[in-house]
Amino acid sequence: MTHTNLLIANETLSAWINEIRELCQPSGIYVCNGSDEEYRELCDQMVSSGMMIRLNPELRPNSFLCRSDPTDVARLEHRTFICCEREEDAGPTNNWADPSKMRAELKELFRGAMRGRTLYVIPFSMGQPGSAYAMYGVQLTDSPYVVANMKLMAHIGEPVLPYLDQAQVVRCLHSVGKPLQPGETDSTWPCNADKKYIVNFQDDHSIVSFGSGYGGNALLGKKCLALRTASTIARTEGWLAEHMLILGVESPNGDTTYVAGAFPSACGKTNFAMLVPPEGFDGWKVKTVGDDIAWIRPGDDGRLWAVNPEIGFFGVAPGTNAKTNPNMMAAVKSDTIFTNCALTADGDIWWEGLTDVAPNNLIDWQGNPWTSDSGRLAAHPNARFTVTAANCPSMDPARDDGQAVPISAFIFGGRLSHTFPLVYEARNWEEGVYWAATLGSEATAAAENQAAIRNDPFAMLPFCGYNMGDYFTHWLSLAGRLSETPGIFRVNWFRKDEVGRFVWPGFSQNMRVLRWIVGRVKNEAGGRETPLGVMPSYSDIDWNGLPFSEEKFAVLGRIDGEKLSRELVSHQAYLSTFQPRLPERLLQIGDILQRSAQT
Ligand code: GTP
Ligand code: SPV
Ligand code: MN
Repeated sequence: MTHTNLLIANETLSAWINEIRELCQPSGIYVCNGSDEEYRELCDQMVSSGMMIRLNPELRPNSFLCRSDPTDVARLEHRTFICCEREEDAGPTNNWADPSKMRAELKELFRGAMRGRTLYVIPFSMGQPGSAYAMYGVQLTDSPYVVANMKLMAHIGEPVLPYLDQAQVVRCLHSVGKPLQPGETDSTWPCNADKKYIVNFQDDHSIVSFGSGYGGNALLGKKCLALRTASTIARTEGWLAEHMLILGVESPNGDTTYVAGAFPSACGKTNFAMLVPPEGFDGWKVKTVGDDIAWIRPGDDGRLWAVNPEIGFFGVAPGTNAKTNPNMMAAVKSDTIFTNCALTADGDIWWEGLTDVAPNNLIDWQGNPWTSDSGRLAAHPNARFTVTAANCPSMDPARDDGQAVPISAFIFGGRLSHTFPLVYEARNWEEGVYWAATLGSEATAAAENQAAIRNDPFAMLPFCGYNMGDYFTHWLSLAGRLSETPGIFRVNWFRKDEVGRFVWPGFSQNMRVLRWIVGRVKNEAGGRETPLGVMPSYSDIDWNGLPFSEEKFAVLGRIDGEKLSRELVSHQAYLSTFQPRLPERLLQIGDILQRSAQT
């Protein structure tokens, strides 16, 4: 690969890059220009070094498989730290660390950490460069895998350079933490087995990540910048940075209603964002704006306007197939990086749920021969694909030039087998904030070491950059700045019957719920009052094309008063853990709901 002569004009940035270069002692430095040619050369290099396997070009053109180290497969929340002066400004849900101590410790870890490797300089922009929404960063990394993934998911290189003179450029430093001794052969997924750190410094907004090469730990524009840093800045500037999908619902008469949805990691955002309406919904269309992150600002018109700061997807592979997510299957036909998927004998990928029956003779995600009676999974449950949004047929044209879309509803949902109904609408903004603050979900593979059921307020538990009590206050206060607040809905696709089967078919059938939600915000759909809020009656849902009995629908809507009452008691206990920063109003709402549950 030829070294570019691009110089970063910003003197503070070049001084920082030089300082890091001296500290980390890489064998070379390369400034990424972000071109397609550069991407190709980088992938070729990774194929030669064994870090990437080129898939069969006839089956999966220009696509690659990477296998991570088995200890480096997901976000590491217990190694993720927010560093600010006062612990109470980060807590109680984040891990706080003292900034000066953390800086000192990281400095020692980074000393010589890039020996034998190239230091890549990635100028990047989250959001359309030059737009009012954009945030700029420079990531320094010794991982070519990170560069390739950033290329697919963010604006990087030359198009970003003109903006780096702006006051705010977020400095992001990353190393896999595995220096090479002279003559040492590299492993195919270098990482540091003992020490891993993912750190946001909230004083200067810099980000440092050490020891892991995977997803949100290493692609620092994503969770670290676009959520942890951005949410912190958003609070002071009066906007929101959320772990949300954005989609538009186009009705047969051609008008589009946009909604944003927060579901915890691995709980269905990508699938919902790309939904294909089922049989019986002729003329309806879902247009994807984003699948993971939304930046939302109040506009001059008193409405909320949202953009997706990413330009690609880092999606969960298992469960994705032509039926559940045909748009994503189309997107990953070519030009995709697959990580921790299984490899077929003819050089294609496979994962659980891609087909009903596994092909013969796979190589599993760890590189070992696999057959369906091997008694273990072929793909890791958090296996992912990285693909640019331009590949996805359902993208909304509004997204191409970074235009914001107006949000009419917020949808919150977790993975909950019991208690919570398919859908309900909060009675007002404050109750909606309550239902979002008390969102919970069963554990998923997107992060390590989770409790069986965990509270995940607003699906932001691992991503809020500041005190969660202050975050609740920020959400409550937003209403006062809007001429009309969006509706707030809770959904649950995951309710199970006595034998553990999902009652709701989910995926494309979620369109029926989405249509009801859109109908509600347009004052066109009916519903009935329940202790939780407004729920659809059987006749309020469009059942065209799906035989689904009223009895089954009743199961999805059943609210057991006693269980609900206990649930509400546990919410109050959970909310109280945010004292003294908890807005009292949320406890009052809890009392109001408790009274309505008991009548
Ligand atoms: P992150 O990328 O981790 O933030 O996840 P996500 O919220 O985008 O989740 P995603 O859409 O990738 O879905 C995660 C898993 O849930 C996949 O295995 C899906 O197949 C499954 N899933 C998604 N939607 C549904 C649904 O409606 N019903 C059921 N039963 N499973 C679903
Ligand atoms: C999530 O865990 O919410 C993801 C994947 O979207 S990661 O990029 O690893 O954070
Ligand atoms: Mn996510």
